[in-house]
Amino acid sequence: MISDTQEQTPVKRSKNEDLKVASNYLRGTLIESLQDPLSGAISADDSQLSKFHGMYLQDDRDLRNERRKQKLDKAYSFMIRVRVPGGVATSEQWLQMDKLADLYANGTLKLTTRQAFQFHGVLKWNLKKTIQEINAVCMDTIAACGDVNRNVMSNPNPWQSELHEETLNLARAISDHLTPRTRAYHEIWLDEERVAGGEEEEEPIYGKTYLPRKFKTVVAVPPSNDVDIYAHDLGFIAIVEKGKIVGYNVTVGGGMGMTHGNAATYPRLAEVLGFCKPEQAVDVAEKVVLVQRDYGDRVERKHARLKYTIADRGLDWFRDQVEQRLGYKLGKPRAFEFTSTGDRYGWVKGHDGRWHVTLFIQNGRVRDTDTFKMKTGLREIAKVHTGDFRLTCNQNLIIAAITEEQKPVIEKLLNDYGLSAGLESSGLRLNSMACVALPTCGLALAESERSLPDLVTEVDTILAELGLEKEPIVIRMTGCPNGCARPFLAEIGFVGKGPGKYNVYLGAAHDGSRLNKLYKASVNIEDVPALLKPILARYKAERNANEHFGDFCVRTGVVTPYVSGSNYHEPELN
Ligand code: SRM
Ligand code: SF4
Repeated sequence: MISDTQEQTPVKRSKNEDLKVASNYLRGTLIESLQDPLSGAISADDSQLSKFHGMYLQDDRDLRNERRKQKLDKAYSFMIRVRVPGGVATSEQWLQMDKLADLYANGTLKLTTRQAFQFHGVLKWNLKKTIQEINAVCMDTIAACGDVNRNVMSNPNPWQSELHEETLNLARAISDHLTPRTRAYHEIWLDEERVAGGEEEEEPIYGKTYLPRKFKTVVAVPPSNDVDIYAHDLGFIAIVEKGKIVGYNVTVGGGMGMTHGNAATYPRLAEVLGFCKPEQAVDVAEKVVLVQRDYGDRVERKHARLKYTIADRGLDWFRDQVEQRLGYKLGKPRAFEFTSTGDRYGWVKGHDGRWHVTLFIQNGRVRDTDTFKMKTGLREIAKVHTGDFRLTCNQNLIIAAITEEQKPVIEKLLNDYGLSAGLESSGLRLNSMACVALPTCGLALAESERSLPDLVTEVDTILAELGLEKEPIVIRMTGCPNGCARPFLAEIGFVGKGPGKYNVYLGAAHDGSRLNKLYKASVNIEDVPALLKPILARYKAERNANEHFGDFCVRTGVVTPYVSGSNYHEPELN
């Protein structure tokens, strides 16, 4: 289905479109909802709008049944997402996140798959205080969620440290340029006075209806595809010649989310649109957004991402629209090569003599347990660290820009608190990612963050027997097919179908350039090791030199390679 432009479809638009128009630039009745003392929730409409302000109404799903039996309301609380363009935070900001997690949230911090911080379990009464304290350290939550351009990711790149500043600056510039201009956030959360004529304010890029759906932008620096560029609406691939960035290949139209059993929805890989010079990149980002604003589907939200606009109308049509708005042509794409999607762990010395260490944070959850004081350890590091903290695109963390003098101090803290131990994990675990899922995610059909670590332990036993324990196999799990841990780009992917049941996908490319395919549907989690064991044994026996597991699965016909679009859905195999 091809939607008409924004102006031509006033009648059939989805409910969210009317809501955006009526919201007066995202104000809605949020102030009233927050002041209502009778409920820990907010109204359904305000809950849609609150996403643009960076928060989601949730309830503790572990408690749902019990509370229902006791005729109690759901245990409501909020998830808050803090935008961190390029993933770079200062020690002061880290310390503030650490403090707020204890003060207002559930005592943990979540490092997300898109270089952001998340708090879970914030009560309505504490929302405003939390947002104000986030802003006190020059961070915010505007547009962390909602139908707008979200947190812009870029490669945290300690390995080519001389390029980091430039790509970080680009991520920040795109992020700033595409941040909504409404003052609603400042009025509601920061008590800013409403300026006279506020009704007349404008969103020069978005207009009153913002975008048809969420929009995600990333900046990649080959050979690392750590940002998973093919999973995003818009991407910039740095083209480096003689150690300098000479421009960017622009990618468009990627996305992961789909719905089980609905062939009109599917994950899609982004395609290369053309090449632009560094000084053109922000302009190109804006024009891509404008085309999606005008032509994205505003009738059917499940069909509203840029990937469907491009799949329906074609890449040439899209390029033409972008170029018309730019007033110049994009260049021919330049050659580039990605080799991997994951993070490179451990220590590396940067071009300026400062050190960076990439740590493994399982599923991005920063917490203390009785035996592992991870959160305390990172807090102690933040107290003395003069460089920065970099959130990776794979839920991990880099302590970056450590001076030569401070290196032994940081090293000692890492050892004292057991933070280096994770680096000794298996290749599978170091390449694992799970989305949040239960108990906070309202869309989860199955466990993810709480299940993947144990499953990895079981598969590791098989890999160790085969002598493959160091093999960097990318394994990812999500509790539903929305794809928050990008499972369709994993060499082994699990997607929740129902409690304890997962669709198992195999065969994505290690560099993130090929989607996987469904291998077996609705597998009980306890049957997974037995399902994988013979395939892993064949991999050990028959693999070519340096062949990655995903490539092996495709070459030997374990799965047929994915071709395109809606053929992602096959009749389920069992
Ligand atoms: Fe996501 C919705 C968590 C990255 C695709 N995602 C959600 C919500 C907000 C559930 C909801 O709508 O009620 C989840 C909150 C769970 C919780 O309790 O925290 C949620 N998504 C996450 C995070 C925290 C997963 C993680 O464990 O790290 C990631 C936060 C990223 C960030 O900092 O901004 C996260 N989500 C992603 C990604 C990965 C990416 O972008 O690289 C995807 C797939 C890429 C894509 O967008 O296509 C993703 N999330 C979705 C979708 C499906 C969108 C679609 O086009 O169909 C939904 C549902 C929706 O939008 O309706 C969703
Ligand atoms: Fe929730 Fe599904 Fe995203 Fe997991 S993939 S966090 S279950 S929406």
